Amino acid sequence: MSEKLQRILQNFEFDGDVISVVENSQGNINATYEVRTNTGKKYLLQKINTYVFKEPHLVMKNIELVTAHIRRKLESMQDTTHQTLTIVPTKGNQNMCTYVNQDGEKEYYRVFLFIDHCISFNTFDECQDRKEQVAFNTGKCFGFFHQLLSDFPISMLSYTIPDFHNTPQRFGNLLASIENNATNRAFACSQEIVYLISKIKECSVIHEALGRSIPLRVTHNDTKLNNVLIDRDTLEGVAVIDLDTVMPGSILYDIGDGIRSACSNSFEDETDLSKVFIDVDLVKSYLRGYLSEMGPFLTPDEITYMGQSIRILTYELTLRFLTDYISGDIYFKTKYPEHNRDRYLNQFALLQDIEGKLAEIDAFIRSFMQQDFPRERVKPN
Ligand code: GN1
Ligand code: MG
Repeated sequence: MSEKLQRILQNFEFDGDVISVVENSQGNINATYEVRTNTGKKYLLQKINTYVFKEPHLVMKNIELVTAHIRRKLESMQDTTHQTLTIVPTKGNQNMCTYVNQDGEKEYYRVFLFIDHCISFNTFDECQDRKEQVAFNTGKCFGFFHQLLSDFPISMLSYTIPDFHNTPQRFGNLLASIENNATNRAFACSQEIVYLISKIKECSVIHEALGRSIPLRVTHNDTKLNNVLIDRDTLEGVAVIDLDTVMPGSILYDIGDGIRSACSNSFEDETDLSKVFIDVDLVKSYLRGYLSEMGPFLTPDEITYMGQSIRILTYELTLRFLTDYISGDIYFKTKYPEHNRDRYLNQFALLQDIEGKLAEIDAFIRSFMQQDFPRERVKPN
């Protein structure tokens, strides 16, 4: 372990002495390390990416508030299946520590308890013959998360990344990157750019209805499949993790992003595009799970735009990867020079596949809602 990591870890109160620190390279934003101690305890140490999160203390405040709320609710329900993140405070009882690096810049580190006995997946293919079950349980776990937070006082949350899912603004960022063309990469992307320009109006519908017919609720905003922990034995959803982007938003962003990421059944940087498509059976299982928790609480427009949300979030991520590619790979961590190119082409292929299947997905949502929730829906408290 480096001397720097040792000094950072010294700030935290662990059970036992640290015996190993191993980097986990999964996330696209923060640096994450798995820490073990000689008493067998496991923790996660994370360096908060301050290019992405400009105000780390607001991120931590949001997490503190939301996890306390979830924990209280789980206790009052005597729920022993679900868990939430637990922040390990510093010796000075702070929710993170700062470290001044050799360039005089502040770095921010935090520690969470490691949630044991769970697995997370990057694609449902990893679940083999149980993928329908895991798709249902994943949707259900995010639905339960929304339900637990439905009575959280939304005004207490900060917007840690303002306009995170603002589709027209993401589109504006793409146009600005093309204009700058910092890396001379824009021309080679013309075909996809033209297509994306032609779809911006249709893909702005959720943004335009947000705060009106689509209510602002407490949402996760980064519902990738690997952000839900699944019990190793029962395959039930245990915890929704990676709470950095919990903010007021639309549940449609969470549903769309969750299904985009989970039901495409391939990695986001898969370059064999024949493997990149949305699996409608998995979408149905995921939605059945989600709606089993949240079905009675949805507004008519949340139901109307649910299918569209899958397309819109895929459109948005195509914009984001493409913008980052053209800008010179500033935002997302990349593992090789053309990584963001592979990612945007992957999401672009997925977008086109989803567009061809939307009618079937919409028909499923309509008939499922009519059959299972024909009564008047209730407003969340
Ligand atoms: C980032 O950190 P990670 O990998 O969970 C990103 C998401 C993207 C995702 C795409 C704060 O999530 O919005 O959908 O990459 N998080 C942030 O893989 O920008
Ligand atoms: Mg994240």
